[in-house]
Amino acid sequence: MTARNVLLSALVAGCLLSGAAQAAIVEYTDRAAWLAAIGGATGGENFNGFVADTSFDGGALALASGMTIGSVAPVGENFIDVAPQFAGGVYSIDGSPLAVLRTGHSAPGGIPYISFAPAIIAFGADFFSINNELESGLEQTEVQLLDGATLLATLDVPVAPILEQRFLGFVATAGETITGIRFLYVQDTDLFSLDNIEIGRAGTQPPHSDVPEPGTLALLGLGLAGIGFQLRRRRR
Ligand SMILES: [Ca+2]
Ligand SMILES: [Ca+2]
Ligand SMILES: [Ca+2]
Repeated sequence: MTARNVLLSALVAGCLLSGAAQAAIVEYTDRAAWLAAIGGATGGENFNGFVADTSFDGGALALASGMTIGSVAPVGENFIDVAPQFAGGVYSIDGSPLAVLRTGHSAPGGIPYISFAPAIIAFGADFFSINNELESGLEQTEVQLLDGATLLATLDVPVAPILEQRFLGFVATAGETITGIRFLYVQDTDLFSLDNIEIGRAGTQPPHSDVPEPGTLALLGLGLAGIGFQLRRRRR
């Protein structure tokens, strides 16, 4: 084997290895960076079309862009909150109508969720007071991403100081789709709000995707084989 052919073989082997890597979710804490990663949102919901408080506690409510917000089993909250706002406006994000969500521990528990039809590849929203009411620093809520009934990933949502607002967003690795997000009780109930949801659907290909698609791999393999063939021909 010539030095060039060894290098080419290493390149091909490296591509195959990365192709076998597990699919992953890339998380963002900055909306501008998240939007840049997906090349712009393809839909969203800001709840500003609601003119009265509307419950989805133990039920489901259709939103814009094929989204549904709901909660498994009632826990006393879980509603779209329009002014005058809940708890004296403590959970307000920008003063406009938003969603208030609460997890609960009694089986089956209050499990707030958002589902997507058709499926999405990216989601971002402003959250207030999620996973941040305990001074003990213990996690309250697990944010799970689902494809049908399959649990794809659990977002890393660090425990934050009390009453903190933050953007949480993610982009699925190429090939993955998300049909639901659910907020699961871990310990102690978690009350939080969210607003300014934006989503991305397939067709807006995430540019950071680090797992080559089978088609790309095949083309790359053909290209490398072609280079190798030309190198051999030149030596004759
Ligand atoms: Ca709003
Ligand atoms: Ca209200
Ligand atoms: Ca909270």
